[in-house]
Amino acid sequence: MDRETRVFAESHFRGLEGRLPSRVCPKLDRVDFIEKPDSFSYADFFKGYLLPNLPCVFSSAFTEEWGSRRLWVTPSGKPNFDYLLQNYEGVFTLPIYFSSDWLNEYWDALDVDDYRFVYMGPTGTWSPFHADIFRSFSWSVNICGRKKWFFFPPGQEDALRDRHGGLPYDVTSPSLLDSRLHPTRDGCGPPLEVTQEAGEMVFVPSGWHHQVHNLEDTISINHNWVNGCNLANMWHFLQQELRAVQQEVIEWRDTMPDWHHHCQVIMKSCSGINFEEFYHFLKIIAERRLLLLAKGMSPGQAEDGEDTGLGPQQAAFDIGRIAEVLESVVVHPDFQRVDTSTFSPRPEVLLRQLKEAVAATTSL
Ligand SMILES: O=C(O)CCC(=O)C(=O)O
Repeated sequence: MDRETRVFAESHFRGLEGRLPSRVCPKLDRVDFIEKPDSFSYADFFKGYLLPNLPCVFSSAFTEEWGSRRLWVTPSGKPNFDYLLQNYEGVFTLPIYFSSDWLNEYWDALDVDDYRFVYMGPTGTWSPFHADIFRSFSWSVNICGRKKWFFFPPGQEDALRDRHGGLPYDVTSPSLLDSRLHPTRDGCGPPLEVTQEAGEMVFVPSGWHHQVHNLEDTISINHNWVNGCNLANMWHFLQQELRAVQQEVIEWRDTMPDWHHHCQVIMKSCSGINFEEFYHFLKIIAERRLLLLAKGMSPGQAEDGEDTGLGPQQAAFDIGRIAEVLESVVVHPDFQRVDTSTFSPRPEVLLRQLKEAVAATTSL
């Protein structure tokens, strides 16, 4: 990241004045298609799509060199199952645009999990209407096959709810036209539609509900990811998740002594993360960025990582975003109920370190 992009990003977040990044979205009538890798920089993507949280599609030229596009596909463009049964390797190169990926950085540091997927879907199958876990971003490349995407900007999904408040499973179902079942349906505009061809790469912004149909036998490589641009959305999502758990088990609140702790346990088993782990996630990323700045290194050069080349400006931006979200975490009543006595550093100490770093990096 260059300095100008960082200044631009910081002023973008100041302009939001605490509003959720995913809820500030201009009206779109089409999804941009990015044709040429040579003339499209990380800063172009960051300022044009990541920060304003808008979808886009990258042409197949961006993935031309990927081994999977040759090895996983037969000459007629079908999945090469004979090859895949023998070999199953990660033959792709992470595009620079998606390299600020804290979710996978965190899980890689713990060495227990990740949010990288390969989907295989025969013609006619589809993924139901949903927004991605944690309000993460996702990217998706068709190694072979074609998909049709239906996108709804954040908030539009509310108009699609049925009279019980439930979200539809299938937004193409004729039952959505029944105003007795979906009384607010008219308040939702048409979806943005994208047909993704083999080799093309779709960027799914944070909190955008979508439904995806396999028009042909398709293999795709997908990642979910979170970074400074959608961290506040993730924190908002986790607060909603906790409230939903609390609502489910409210009848035991007054009789169960450690009810709040149990809510966190349930939340972790349902969502994969609770408030304690969210703090741990922030801490791991924050400490890596503080270390990098202290050493004057770029994020990607940290001990074990590949060089993402995003540099100290990105690290400074990341620290600012973590500080802002952590400030909200430490005052949350349910976080204050978490036993942080064994946390190292204590959340308030980490917040102070981050604020000091933010002040020190203003002139970077
Ligand atoms: O390709 C699919 O079927 C689902 C992909 C998806 O939902 C995503 O990448 O966010």
